[in-house]
Amino acid sequence: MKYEVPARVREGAATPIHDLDRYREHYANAVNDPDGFWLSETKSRIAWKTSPTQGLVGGFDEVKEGPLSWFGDGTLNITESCLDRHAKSTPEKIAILWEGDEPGDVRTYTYDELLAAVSRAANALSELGVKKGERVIIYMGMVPEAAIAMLACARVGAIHSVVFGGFSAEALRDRVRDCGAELIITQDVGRRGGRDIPLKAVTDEACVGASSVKKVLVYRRTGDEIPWVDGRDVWWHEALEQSSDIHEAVEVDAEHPLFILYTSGSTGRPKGVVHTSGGYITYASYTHATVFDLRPDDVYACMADVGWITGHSYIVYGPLANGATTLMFESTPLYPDAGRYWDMVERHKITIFYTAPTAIRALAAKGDEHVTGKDLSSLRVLGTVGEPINPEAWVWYHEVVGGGRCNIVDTWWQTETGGIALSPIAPATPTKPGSATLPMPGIQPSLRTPEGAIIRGPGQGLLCIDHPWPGQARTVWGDHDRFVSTYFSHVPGAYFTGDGCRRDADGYHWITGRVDDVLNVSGHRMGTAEFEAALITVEAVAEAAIVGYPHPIKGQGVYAYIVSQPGESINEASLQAACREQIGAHARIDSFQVVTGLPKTRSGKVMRRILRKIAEGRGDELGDVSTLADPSVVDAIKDGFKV
Ligand code: 7RM
Repeated sequence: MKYEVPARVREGAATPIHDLDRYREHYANAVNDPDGFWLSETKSRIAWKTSPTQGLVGGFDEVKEGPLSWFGDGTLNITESCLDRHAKSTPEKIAILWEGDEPGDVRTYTYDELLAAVSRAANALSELGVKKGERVIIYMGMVPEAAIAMLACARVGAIHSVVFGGFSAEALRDRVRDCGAELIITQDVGRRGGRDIPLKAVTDEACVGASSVKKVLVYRRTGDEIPWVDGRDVWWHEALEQSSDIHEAVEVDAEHPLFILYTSGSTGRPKGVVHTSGGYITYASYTHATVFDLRPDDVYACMADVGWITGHSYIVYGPLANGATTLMFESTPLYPDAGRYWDMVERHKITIFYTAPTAIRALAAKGDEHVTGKDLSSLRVLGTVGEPINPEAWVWYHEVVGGGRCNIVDTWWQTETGGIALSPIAPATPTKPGSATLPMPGIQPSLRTPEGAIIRGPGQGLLCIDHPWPGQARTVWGDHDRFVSTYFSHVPGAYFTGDGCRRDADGYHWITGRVDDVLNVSGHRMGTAEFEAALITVEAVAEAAIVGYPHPIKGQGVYAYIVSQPGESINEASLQAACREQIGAHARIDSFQVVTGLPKTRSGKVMRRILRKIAEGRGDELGDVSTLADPSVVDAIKDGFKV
């Protein structure tokens, strides 16, 4: 089933890619002359201090020797692209439109006001001793000050690392230590779905044993009483009040790191993915303008959290670089009821709306009546991101939310890609429910066999990307070898995404999910090894193995196989508490089973393939288990399976 682009999405397009012929033209240009293509994009989009003459230097074949670079001889400060020039040309335009936890609690920052606030914050950071290249952890909820903090770091050339406000003190401490942050920016208390999140208290706990931290800057959100460490803690409002609203942006090289974002992989230790300044901002700006076909009067709303890459690229950096009005939302789709999103669309006349499949499924399950009473006629483009979307949810989004008048952009990308890599382009690409369709110009995907051979035409395999693009991650913080071995050792000369993918006869891409030990639960990326490391800290647990299984709302659920210590019994609360304390509130086990042993090879490797099949309820399709050290454990696990 193919959906043509509705006329009102096609007409009046702002992107030059307004039909498929134009797409093919741009795509071919980017393949034939990547340097020319991206140099021209960056010069027209980004305010450089020294305009670059170089495009790509280095490549996937040489990534072992060191990070590749884009626009390497250019210098800039990305906040001048996001703020100063818009403050000059459209000072009164709303840059950040914030809606708080309580419906109708709205605050706005015009571009003029945002530049002033970021300048004050940048001066405050300098006053606190933050210098170019130093790391700053941002541990906040969805308040405008989180974006202001990110931009203020960028303004002084500091490297921010935003840690999602759901992470625990342990997880926060690990990240502080890994990057050696001297400053943490947090807030007193977060608000979400009518609940309090004790961000400052968790920060205090994380600082115990994180000796690099010298200062904690605290934004006052709720005014609740909080613990205070004299000499270390500083109020955000006091620091900003004392600072000038004029700040000269610090000039940095194109490849100067803009931020580190920790993301889960197949080991227990999250990786600090490093993004740089010039290439990242170019790619975020290009993809945001092109995929959504951003128009001057759009009200653009992305429901992600700034703690994830989607919040970085498509709430803060892409939209602000493009001079857009970007909505920041503090609450959840279900608070106070399942009509919250659509209530906001009606009140703010949102034209572009971007959310995750898990939210769409949860809302569809609550019934159409939460949607149909609202005036959603402002909507033109609907986006999804974070996980595969099932065709039923896609059709519900298209018909019930979009009224058949919008195009849906199913955007596939990763923390590592920096921006959207596979996606429809709103005015140009006919869509198929569940397909991320075609590669963005500059992205050269390939499907591979496990041996790395290229699969041509329709087929299914491992998704790789064969040529560098400006927005890609350059390295893993402090561990370039890990960057090389994680992404460039499976298929020599290509970036391995960790996803499986099918390509149909139209060249459309259908992501089949992760092929490694990474879970995607409600669009949150988590490693099975992180869960396992948390679970074995529980005294009664001898061994633990985690797999994902299909979940109707969350996409994937977390299934835990637990082997207890001899004579011990397992209680669920202790398992949940361990995950919550070591990872965070978003890390919950959906189902667990106590087993007598795990299926292992003779060399002691747990065979997850078998555990996955059983958790999926397909225990009778296991195939050959003869390589197991003890095949009888499999029958015992199958007998105990209860979902
Ligand atoms: C943006 C983000 C990345 C993983 C990725 C995929 C999955 C993301 C889609 C998707 C199917 C999509 N970054 N994923 N988008 N799967 N269709 N449109 O989510 O680093 O947190 O996760 O998410 O498996 O590898 S992430």
